[in-house]
Amino acid sequence: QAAKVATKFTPAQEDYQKVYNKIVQLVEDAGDYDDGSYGPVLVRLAWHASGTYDKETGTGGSNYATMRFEPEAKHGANNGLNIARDIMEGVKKEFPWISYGDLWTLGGVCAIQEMSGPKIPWRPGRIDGFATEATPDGRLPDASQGADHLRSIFYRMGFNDQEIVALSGAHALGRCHTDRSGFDGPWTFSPTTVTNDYFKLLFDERWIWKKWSGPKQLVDKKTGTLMMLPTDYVLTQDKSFKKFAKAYADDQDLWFKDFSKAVSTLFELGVPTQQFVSSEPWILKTKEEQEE
Ligand code: DDH
Repeated sequence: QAAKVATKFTPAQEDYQKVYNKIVQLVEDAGDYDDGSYGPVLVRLAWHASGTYDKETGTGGSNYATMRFEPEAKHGANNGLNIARDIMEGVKKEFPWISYGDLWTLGGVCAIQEMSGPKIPWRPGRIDGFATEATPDGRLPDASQGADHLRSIFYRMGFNDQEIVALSGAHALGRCHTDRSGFDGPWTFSPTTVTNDYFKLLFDERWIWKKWSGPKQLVDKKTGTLMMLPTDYVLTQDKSFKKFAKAYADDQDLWFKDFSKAVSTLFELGVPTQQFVSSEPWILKTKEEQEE
C-alpha cells in the first residue's frame, strides 16, 4: 500500500492575485454601506493590524493578526473593524491557505490600489499567531491629542515626521462614525478615491470647532459637512509636520510616492524578514490592468 504523502500547497504570486481579485469583488458589493465601498474600512483594518508595532520589543505589527483575539478585538480603537474582519472571513473561506496577516494587509493594498491610489508593493509571509501575542491597549493613536502624542506613537513604530504626515493622508478615505469612534463625518468630498485632497483641504478651508456634545473635532466653516480630528489639524500647526503637509498639498505625485513607500513599510512591521517568501515585494495588478 502506497504511503500517503502530504503535499503542501505553495502558493505563487498568481494565487495571491486571485485573492486580490476576490477582495475587489467584495469591496464593490457594498450596496448602501457608507459611501458604497468597503475600501476605507479595509484600509483601516490593515493599518490597525500593523500599527501596534513596537520597535523596542519587536512586538505587535501585522505578523500574527492578533486582532482576531480578545481583548485586542474589543480595544476602543478597533470599534467597527469587525465589519472588515467579517468581509475578509468570506475571502478566507475560498482561500484557506492564506494567513490572516497576509489577508488583511492584502485587503489594504487592494483597497488603496482599486480606489485610484498608488501601487503598494506587498509580499506574503505573515503567520497566524496566538492570543498570548495580542498587544496591550493604547498602541494606536488617540485622535484627541497633539503633536507630542503623534510622535511618541509613530516613532515607536520606527517612523519619522515625514512618514507620519504621509501616512495621515489616508484620511482622504472614509469617514468617522459616531457609533465607532464618537467622531462624525468624512475628511473629503470623495471618500472612496485616493487623492491629496486631505492635505489641500487642511490648508484651503477654514476649520472651526464643531459645536456639539460629542468629542472635540473640527468642521469646515463653508459647508459644515467635512471634518478634521485634532490629530489631523495639528499637521498644519506643528512646524515640522506643516512643511511636509504643505508639500503634499502642492504635489499629489510626491505624496503618492511617499505614501506608497510608508504604507508598504507599515504593512510589514513586525514580520521577520526571513518569513517573507520573496526578497523583493511584488506589485499586484489592479482589476483594470487585468482587463486590458
Ligand atoms: Fe485613521 N481614523 N487615524 N488612519 N482611518 C479613523 C478612520 C480611518 C486616526 C483616527 C481615526 C491613520 C491615522 C490615524 C483610516 C486610515 C488611517 C477614525 C474614525 C478615527 C477616529 C473611525 C470610525 O469612527 O469609523 C488617528 C488619530 C490617526 C493618527 O493619529 C495619525 C493612518 C496612518 C491610516 C492609514 O491607513 C495609513 C481610514 C482609511 C479610516 C476610514 C475608515 C472608514 O470606515 O471609513
